[in-house]
Amino acid sequence: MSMAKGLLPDTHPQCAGAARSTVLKDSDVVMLIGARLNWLLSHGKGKSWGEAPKKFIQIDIEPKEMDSNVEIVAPVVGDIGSCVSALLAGMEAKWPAPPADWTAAVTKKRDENVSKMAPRLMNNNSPMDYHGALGVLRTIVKERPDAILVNEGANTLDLARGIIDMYQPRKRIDVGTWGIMGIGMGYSIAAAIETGKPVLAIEGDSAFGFSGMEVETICRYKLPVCVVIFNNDGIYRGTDVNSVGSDPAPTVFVKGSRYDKMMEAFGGVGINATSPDELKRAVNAAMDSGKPTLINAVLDPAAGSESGRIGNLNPQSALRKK
Ligand SMILES: Cc1ncc(C[n+]2csc(CCOP(=O)(O)OP(=O)(O)O)c2C)c(N)n1
Ligand SMILES: [Mg+2]
Repeated sequence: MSMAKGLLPDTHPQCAGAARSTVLKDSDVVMLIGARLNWLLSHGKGKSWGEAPKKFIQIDIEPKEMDSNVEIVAPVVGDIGSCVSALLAGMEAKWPAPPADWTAAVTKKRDENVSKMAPRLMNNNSPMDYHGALGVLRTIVKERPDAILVNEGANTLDLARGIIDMYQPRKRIDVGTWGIMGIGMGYSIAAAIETGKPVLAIEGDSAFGFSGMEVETICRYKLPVCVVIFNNDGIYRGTDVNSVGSDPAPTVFVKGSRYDKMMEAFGGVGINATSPDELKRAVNAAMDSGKPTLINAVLDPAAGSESGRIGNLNPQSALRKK
């Protein structure tokens, strides 16, 4: 799950993050640790869990979580540390290795997915698309595995979560289970103060707007926070048009906004980056200097899509359907 990324490095041979859909679909036994069968895991049923019958084992501190959506064949109620220690003690050294054909199938899928993605992450398009911008940030995080990564937005969150590998535990903090926009600046400030490490905050422009004024706090305390705003002129996309009037669509913002000027207003470093190369230079400089920095990353307004393509859930007019 999102904030657990790095507990097992994404590059570890046994990490199946990049083959997520395959393992959800084809697994026969699933053990949930620190994860609940809520909407983030499609409530444990439906297409993403495939046809293969599953047995769920769940470790959770809250007994009411057991069987809340599907049957949990082995509920283990308690805190993760003591439950996992007890299970390990019970397994001793006698536990057989998983079947090699299964682990090989997972590895194959993972490698295929990673190599399919690779060329997209190397594009140097200007204006940027999500993959070009995230390809750069992915390398920067790889080179600084102990930096804190903060992440919020829609496309900006979903794509960054998938693309940016994590290497150490507790380095990634994001919107969490309820997807709450507005947490990024507060998290960044707290993380910088608590850890003393540089913080990279990857923010959708809408997400940033919820508490963007905190850039003043970042400057006041001279915190080592580099905010990168994925500025696509709006929520999901900046190209939407209002279907009922002449006002702008509710999902679009002022075109070509310069969020970097906000940072300059408080004495921080503001940079307008229009290509992956510019973005790379600016973020590297910020992470090395530790100076409060905000980079306005100019993204193609047409690059994103509606989050989860949820438009099909909108209420339909019964009259129109006839
Ligand atoms: C407090 C709160 N209000 C509203 C939402 C609904 N919401 C989900 S994502 C999002 C913003 C997405 O736009 P942006 O951050 O610009 O990301 P993009 O997809 O454009 O990269 C909003 C408003 C939410 N999740 N939380
Ligand atoms: Mg946006």
